[in-house]
Amino acid sequence: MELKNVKWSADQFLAVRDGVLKQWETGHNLALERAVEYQRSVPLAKRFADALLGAKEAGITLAQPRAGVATVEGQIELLLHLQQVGGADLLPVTIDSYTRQNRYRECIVGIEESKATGRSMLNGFPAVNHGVEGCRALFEAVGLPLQARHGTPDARLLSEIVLASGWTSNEGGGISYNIPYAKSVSLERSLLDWQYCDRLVGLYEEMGVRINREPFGPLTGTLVPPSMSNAVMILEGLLAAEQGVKSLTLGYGQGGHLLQDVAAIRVLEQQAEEYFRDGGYEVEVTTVFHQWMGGFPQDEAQAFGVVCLGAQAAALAGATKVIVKTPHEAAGVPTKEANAEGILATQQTLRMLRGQRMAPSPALEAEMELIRAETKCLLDKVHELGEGDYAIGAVRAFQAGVLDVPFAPSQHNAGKMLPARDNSGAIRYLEFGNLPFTQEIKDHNRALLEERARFEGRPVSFQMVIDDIYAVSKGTLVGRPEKVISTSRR
Ligand code: 8ZB
Repeated sequence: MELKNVKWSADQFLAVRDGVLKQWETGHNLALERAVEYQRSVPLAKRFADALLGAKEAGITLAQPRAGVATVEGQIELLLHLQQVGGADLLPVTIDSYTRQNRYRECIVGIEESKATGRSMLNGFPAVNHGVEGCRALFEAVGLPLQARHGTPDARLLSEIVLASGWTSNEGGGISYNIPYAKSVSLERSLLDWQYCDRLVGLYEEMGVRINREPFGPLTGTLVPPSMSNAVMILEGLLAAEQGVKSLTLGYGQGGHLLQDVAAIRVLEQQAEEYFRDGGYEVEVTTVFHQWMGGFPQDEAQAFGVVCLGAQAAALAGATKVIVKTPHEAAGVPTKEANAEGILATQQTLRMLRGQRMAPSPALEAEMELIRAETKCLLDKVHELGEGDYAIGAVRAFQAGVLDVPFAPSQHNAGKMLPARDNSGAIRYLEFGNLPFTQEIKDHNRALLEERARFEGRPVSFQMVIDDIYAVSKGTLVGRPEKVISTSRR
């Protein structure tokens, strides 16, 4: 099939579906009608889209962890701990790396060894291997809405299985689950495969079942300028809406600069709603704020500082939900106890800030205006390159470096753009590569970096980028030269 941003007909979808279900034995005999019937029996309290809308209307921020282990029993124990001890509002099932690469055969050994040793030998839950039977058993054992969280360029079979199992949200997208996660998968391929996932949700919608979809906002999680991730979010939102998705949660990864983080989430929600309205799509838009996705401090007390700053930014921005980090982040996959601690620290912060928002100010307005203008430059050019088609435009934009994600492993990403922090810690563009910004926007970014250079007594250079990548793990936000840090301490 040729990629274009047009809703797949039911016949087109069903023609592809047979091959998808044959990819692994748990997909055989998966009847859509029975899957929809099971979804209809899911109680309101376990419906993701309803929980998000409720939070948005109440003006509160929900907390959700990440969590995944190899076995159904282990996953139930883990999620019940996060629900009961951690006080999570929403539950995840983080999928393992083999499943994300469709390597289901290699999951078998991992599952067996995990059963034999009593500890997880996979870094997540292999939902395709467990099939509808295992995934429903998990769903029925917990008391909160369940979402698949992964990083899968081709998530078609995975999506079929988890939606047939009563899970009511699915994370991912054709750009956000390819460029940061894969080296050589083409964008045409991943965009088509995510059109399938979105069209599947569209079919559930046609049969009266609301399924939430969440593009992955943080991308590479490392110094991503807000306008770049917001542009990708709006783009993936538009593509999903075309396939019939009605409940969309757009994401953003904490940059660490409080005012810029608040600005980014606020303008993301506003600007997305404008694009969806102009596109003629009726969708429920909510937002998700990801606590710091970059390198973490090893020290657990310091890690809690990062977690709580993220919770604060999410609350002050008015994000609908926050994805929580843990004190074990620098070490790897957290224990269930450490995971619960991250949620407890987050919930304490959220409750103390309940009812508070960052007040409008000229500085906040200016930051929002800059992000909005940059995002519009990017999306206008995607539209132009695609001759009015956002799917074709997305492919051409990455080819041309018009969309460019920093530090991405994909060979389909130009990697010519470089970000760095300005003197107050906000993320700016240092190298523009082929980004289609106006001269005014380029000059403004440059001036802010020159201000930092003067303060630090060194030129704007790649060394700033490197220093910024490691700064948070070493205890600061801006990566200053050693002599600047020691003088400013005195
Ligand atoms: C792109 C997302 C990376 C984040 C966490 C990592 C990191 C990955 C699991 C997990 C709990 C898992 N993560 N796999 N957290 N359980 N199985 O996702 O630590 O924060």
